[in-house]
Amino acid sequence: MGPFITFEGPEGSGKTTQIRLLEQRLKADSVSVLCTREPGGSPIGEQIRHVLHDLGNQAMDPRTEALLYSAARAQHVAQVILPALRADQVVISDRYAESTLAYQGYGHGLDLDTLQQITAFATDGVQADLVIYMDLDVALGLQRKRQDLQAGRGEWNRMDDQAVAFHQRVRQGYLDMAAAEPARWLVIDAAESVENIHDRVYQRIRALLQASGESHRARRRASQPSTTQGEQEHGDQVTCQYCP
Ligand code: ATM
Repeated sequence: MGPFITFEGPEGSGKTTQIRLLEQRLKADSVSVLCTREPGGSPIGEQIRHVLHDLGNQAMDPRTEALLYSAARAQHVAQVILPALRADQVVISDRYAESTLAYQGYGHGLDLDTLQQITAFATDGVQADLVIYMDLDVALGLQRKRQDLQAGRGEWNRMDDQAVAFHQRVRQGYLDMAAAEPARWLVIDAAESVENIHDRVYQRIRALLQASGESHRARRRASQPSTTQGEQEHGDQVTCQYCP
């Protein structure tokens, strides 16, 4: 299974730029990469995205919201993420399950344990190996998003329309989740330069790929007991995309 990496963070934190840079760099290293996003990522998920972000849907209850994001995710996992991971691709998603915990849980105040159960059902237990959180002051993020819109980039959606206090709870939620699982999260100060952030992210991914390659080789050795060590190593060099 390829490692699964997700990017989280507010609007204007530079997630999209970092994902694009990472994709280019990994492809230059001959790593097979699939980039995707939530909500959406599949034809059915993109239809659900439209309902979720429609500024006309102001009456949407937070529970409806949580279930729709989770429904889109279930389709995304089944149709896009799992097949790519099984094909040993590195999957990079712009947002995933932690968005539901942050926005619907910490933001709207829905019960976190219930959301975790819904998420486990929707994803069939598929978790990100690494969550990269681009941390940014809320007011600065919203200001950057407005500037992008004036420059004709991005969309202003129903979630952006939430009060500043909502976005502050979301930010604190992300920081709490990161502090609770430091080995699975990388917190980045999104105010740093694009180049510095990219270097930090890339170094961390290389370490993850190396670890994945080692466990991949161990699994191959276990499943090919009759082959000699040298032949396995040679075979891995030919077929394993994670080999350094
Ligand atoms: P972007 O595609 O622009 O990142 O917008 C996605 C929005 O959906 C984002 N809102 N803001 N502001 C976060 C929100 N969202 C959730 O509230 N829950 C989720 O589970 C997901 C995947 C996204």
